Amino acid sequence: MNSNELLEKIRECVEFGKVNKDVPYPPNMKGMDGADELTKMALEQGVPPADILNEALIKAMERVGQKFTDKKIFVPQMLIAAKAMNASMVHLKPFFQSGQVQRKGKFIIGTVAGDLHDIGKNLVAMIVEGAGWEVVDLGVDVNAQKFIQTIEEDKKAVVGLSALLTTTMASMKSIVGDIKAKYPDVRLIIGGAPITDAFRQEIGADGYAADPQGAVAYLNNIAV
Ligand code: B1M
Repeated sequence: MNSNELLEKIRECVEFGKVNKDVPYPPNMKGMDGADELTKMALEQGVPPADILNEALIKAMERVGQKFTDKKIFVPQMLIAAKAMNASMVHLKPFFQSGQVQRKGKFIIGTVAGDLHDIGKNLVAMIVEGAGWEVVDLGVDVNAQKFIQTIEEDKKAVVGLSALLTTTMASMKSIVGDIKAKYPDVRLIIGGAPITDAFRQEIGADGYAADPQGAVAYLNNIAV
């Protein structure tokens, strides 16, 4: 396979969730190499890691995010696509760490204090990572102090807050207030089932996204 064919195959594996040769999913790709083997092969053949990221992974995750927004696929397909992306990322991580591949920026994300829901937050983190951002995932039940400590390490980072409970919307409001009081220039994007753009305006956050693709669109707009 030449470089373009390999990139196309990796893209296909990530889009349709083919993690490696051993997994039987998706049925029409059973027994075939997956994102794991093909990424390794591509690197061995000298395909630049940045091309694998930009031409295969980011394109695949854009399609996945769009299909999810259009309700053509659902949470399980998105999770399996993210798993395939992670199988590829394992091989690319050393190149990111060495600085050979530039990321678009850093995105710090967490579910706000008092809230333990993390499925949506994890999806946002995965799709944003797939879109070429370095993601620092602080997990669930994250208070203002933890967000602020992490921002201190990179003041240009964009911060994402997720909340699933109407009760923790109050927590989101106070965290946004605390972060903005300390770092007025840090950009904050919020999301989660009960969150709306009207609520964003009310609490003074910078962006609101209804889904992971919306978060990527917001972030990519900043990166331009
Ligand atoms: Co909970 N829970 N839960 N729960 N839970 C809800 C949210 C609830 C709506 C169920 C109901 O009553 N119908 C309800 C909230 C009601 C309300 O506040 N109005 C509820 C409740 C009440 C509770 C408990 C209080 C129950 C109890 O103990 N009495 C408790 C609270 C615990 C706590 O957090 N302190 C609780 C606990 C749990 C479990 C632990 C059992 C489990 C969470 C497991 C986990 O996350 N690891 C759970 C679950 C699974 C749910 C439901 C069923 C599913 C949530 C989910 O994962 N959705 C939920 C009911 C429902 O939604 N049907 C419910 C799928 C996920 C992909 O969607 O998270 O919305 P979502 O994320 C979306 C978007 O919102 C967006 O992108 C994602 C993908 O499109 N998005 C962002 C999310 N974050 C974003 C950030 C962004 C941008 C977009 O930028 C930064």
